[in-house]
Amino acid sequence: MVDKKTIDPAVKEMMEKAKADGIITAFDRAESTKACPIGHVGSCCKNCHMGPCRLVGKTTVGVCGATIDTVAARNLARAIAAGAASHSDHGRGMAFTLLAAANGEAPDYKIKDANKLMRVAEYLEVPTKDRSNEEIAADVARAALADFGSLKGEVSYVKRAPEKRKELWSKLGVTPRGVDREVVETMHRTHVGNDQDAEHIMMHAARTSLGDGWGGSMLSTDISDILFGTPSPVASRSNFGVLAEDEVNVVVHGHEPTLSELIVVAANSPDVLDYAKSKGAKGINIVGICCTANEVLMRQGVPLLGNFLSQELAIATGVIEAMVVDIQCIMQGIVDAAETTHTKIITTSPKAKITGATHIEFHEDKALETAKLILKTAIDNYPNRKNVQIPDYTDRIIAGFSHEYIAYMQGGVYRESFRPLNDAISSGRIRGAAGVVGCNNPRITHDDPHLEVVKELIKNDVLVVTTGCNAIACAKQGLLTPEVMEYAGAGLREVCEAIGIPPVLHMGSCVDNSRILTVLAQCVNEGGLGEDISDLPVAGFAPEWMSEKALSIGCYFVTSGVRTWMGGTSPIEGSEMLTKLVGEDWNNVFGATWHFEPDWQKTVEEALAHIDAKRKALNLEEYVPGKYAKSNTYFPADYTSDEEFAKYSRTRAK
Ligand code: CUV
Ligand code: SF4
Repeated sequence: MVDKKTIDPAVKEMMEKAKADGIITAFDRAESTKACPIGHVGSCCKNCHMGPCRLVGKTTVGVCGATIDTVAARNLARAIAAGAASHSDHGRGMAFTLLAAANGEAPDYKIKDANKLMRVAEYLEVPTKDRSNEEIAADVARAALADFGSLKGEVSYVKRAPEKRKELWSKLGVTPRGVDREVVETMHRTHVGNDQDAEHIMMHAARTSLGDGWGGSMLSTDISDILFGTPSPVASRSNFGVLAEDEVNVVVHGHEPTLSELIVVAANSPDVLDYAKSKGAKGINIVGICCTANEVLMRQGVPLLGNFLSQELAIATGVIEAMVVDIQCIMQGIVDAAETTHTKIITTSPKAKITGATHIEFHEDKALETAKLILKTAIDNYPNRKNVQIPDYTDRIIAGFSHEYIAYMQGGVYRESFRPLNDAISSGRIRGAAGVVGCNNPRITHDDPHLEVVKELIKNDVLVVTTGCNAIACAKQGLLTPEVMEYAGAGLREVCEAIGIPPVLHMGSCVDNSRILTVLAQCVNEGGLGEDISDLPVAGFAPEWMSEKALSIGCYFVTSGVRTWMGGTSPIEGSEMLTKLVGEDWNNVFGATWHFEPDWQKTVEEALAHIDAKRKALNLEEYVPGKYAKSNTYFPADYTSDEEFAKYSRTRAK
């Protein structure tokens, strides 16, 4: 049991209201439902009906003879395959939407970013000369769809990786052929009686995860940008205070931008607004949870209500007319929570229904019509509110840092490059960079390691890029504003001020972790920091992960060359061999290792030592803390003290 459930005051306030109102949340269920200690560490196999076999105590093999190492590796590989499948199937959906838009079968969608379309066409070798955007887009969509189903060769975007990395993958035989093929092969290999060598199983898990990172996810990001625009900096707000007392509140939750983008459009249309007014509301307020929120924040500035663990508590406010969900990370518990209030849970994806929810199925050909129908349902619900309470906490944020924008801000349209960042790293102004990403998990104090890791990194001159629920945690506690500079190390601060960026960059949703891969490849290609991603002084973190998708991301970070730390307990603790394989031996295979470590402080210490070792190997200037301080006495403010942080953060009652 965790001593402290959350560090977010708004979440704490809502937990009390939920309790008073009889709403059960994941925080409660995490106490009443203990994790199975055998499965939790990867030691339970249920891959056939001779089992499940629990490999504990004197039982060292399953009925079939499978060892703990085989069992743990199969479990991890299957989780990675499920994660890769989820991201990639989302990406495939985006490709189908683009195809429908290009063919005129989805009249509410346009090609919003023609520049991006041209760039993607080039990657996918689609001819562009003398062709209309629609013709190009249709071929881009077809080429993307082919990448999901291809059986031979390699997924197209592998070519975006640095030369040396591509050679390594090819030598190891882990270059992904087609996204679907790798997922299917993982399922095949892990069926009873197949691949029973942990190391061999994990090589295929690596291949599968690379199909996600450099395949499904990267395609998803690119196609979303073509359809909805490549993000550039946008200001918005976050936390429960973004809910409006006198407007119809609609929460978009899940992962896809397709419907939510149109809900934003519909909410601004005069007929819908008039209808809202006719029911006594002043307007329509769209806010988001999880990665759908990140998608519409990055491009439309839609405010963030909260991350994964806020979904049931959001309902407890009593002011949400509709929670519109699509796919992934949606707790079935929201339906029960909604029973106690007037909130309507609306499922929209043909892939995801929830018993007891209202299903309004979404199809691209009638997108705006569906969005309006959903909003009308929400508006009709406005007069039914009772027992209302909105925690008065809100913070300002700047988001929208696509890899394109990061290149642009370093030199403008004609001279965009990664030179300034690479130089800043070489000179030791910036010590290194880190991607901090991933979920919440009620078995870990909500948002605490997320924020501590980020604060500690920027204090130590490490530039942070963030996505997913970490980005939302940062947003809610004031870490996504330029003012947070005060807490960054002097060198990092100087560079950020010169380029005009905050030290923590929100790069988007979980599929947008592919943007981080692109940035890493660009840093390598710019020159001066080695020849491979594994040469860079960088690190990956997922301090509060819980989903299979997070394991897929962790795996493709590592197999792309980024040493990565996942928080919480280890899903492979049961196998010493597997823990050593990914945590030590993989350094000689992929040039990076994968760690599961509950102590966030230890992860940051290890990561800083790792960054310094990489700097040394590259013969870069030695990093000296405070070297670039304007006065000798300058040290970043002590972020670790709660009082100091509270002084800065605006997340407090107004
Ligand atoms: Ni896909 S996967 S809880 S919303 S980051 Fe958030 Fe991001 Fe994990 Fe889900
Ligand atoms: Fe047990 Fe082997 Fe069947 Fe797994 S595959 S449940 S270890 S018999």
